[in-house]
Amino acid sequence: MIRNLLNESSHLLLVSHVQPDGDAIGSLLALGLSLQAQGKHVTMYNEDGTPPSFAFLPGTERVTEHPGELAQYDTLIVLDSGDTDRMGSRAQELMSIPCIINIDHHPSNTLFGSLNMVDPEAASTTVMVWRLLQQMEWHIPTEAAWAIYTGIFTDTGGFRFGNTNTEALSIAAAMTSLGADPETVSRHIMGSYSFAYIRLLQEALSSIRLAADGKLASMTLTRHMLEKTGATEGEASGLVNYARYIDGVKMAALIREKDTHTETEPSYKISLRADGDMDAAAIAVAHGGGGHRAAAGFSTSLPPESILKMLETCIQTTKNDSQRL
Ligand SMILES: [Mn+2]
Repeated sequence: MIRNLLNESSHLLLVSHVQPDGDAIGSLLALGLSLQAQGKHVTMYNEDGTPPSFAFLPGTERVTEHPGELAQYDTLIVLDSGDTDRMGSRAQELMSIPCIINIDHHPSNTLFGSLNMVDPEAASTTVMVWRLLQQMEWHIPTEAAWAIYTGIFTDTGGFRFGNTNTEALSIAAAMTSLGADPETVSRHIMGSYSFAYIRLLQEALSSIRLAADGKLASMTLTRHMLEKTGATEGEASGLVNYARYIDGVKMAALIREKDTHTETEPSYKISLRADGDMDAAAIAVAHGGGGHRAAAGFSTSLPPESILKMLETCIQTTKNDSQRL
């Protein structure tokens, strides 16, 4: 099915989610460059473009923030996006492209494609792209190997999170033999921060509060902190991990105040990180968001105190459940 679709398509638009992470940029490049190597007419589109920390990846100069005339495309491939709104402001128009292939690993994926390749067991979307390239029996260009490796590296938190499995590690190893360099990737992604980011981190760390007997850590990010430090929204996205690093914390929440000048209601974006028994995706989905078991998010107009109360209750309920076992 997918073989035929890809073989028959000639003009493809590839898109990944807004505020892209390494897997969003990685899957876009990995599949886009491989399709180009097969002689296809490919546009690699991301509404927010390539964040500076991923600009070292070969091929990012071909990622565009503008898809051009949509009527030229016969196929849309949506990557690393649990729902259509993740494509950004032009999502609805994009859905008018005749054939839509949905490639993703979010358990909350809404299966919006004409063809859905969704596997929550995959460590990253680039793992799924790698599987697809194997299935197509296509050669993997060196530039694509860098991108596949980077998607695995970022989505597994540098091979540390619970999704770090045999498949992810073997593919990462195979990508290094194709030319991806682990040291270069980690240096650009984990060892290269702007001073503005470090100042924002300082502010965010001071905002950490513990609740629920030390099982819940919350971090607050105000508009004022962003303006004061000059850090960008993109730089703020991984901050919540620091709250999760605290000993004994089962759930970490970053409460980010939205920009009321450019964003409409709801007024807060909540990023969750869960450990062990907790399911961040279940909480996020119940509030209209999505994500993975260990990392998820949603937007809300509820005041921060109510959000924290709700999270405390979730932690309490989970504890009671495990006591019953
Ligand atoms: Mn991903």
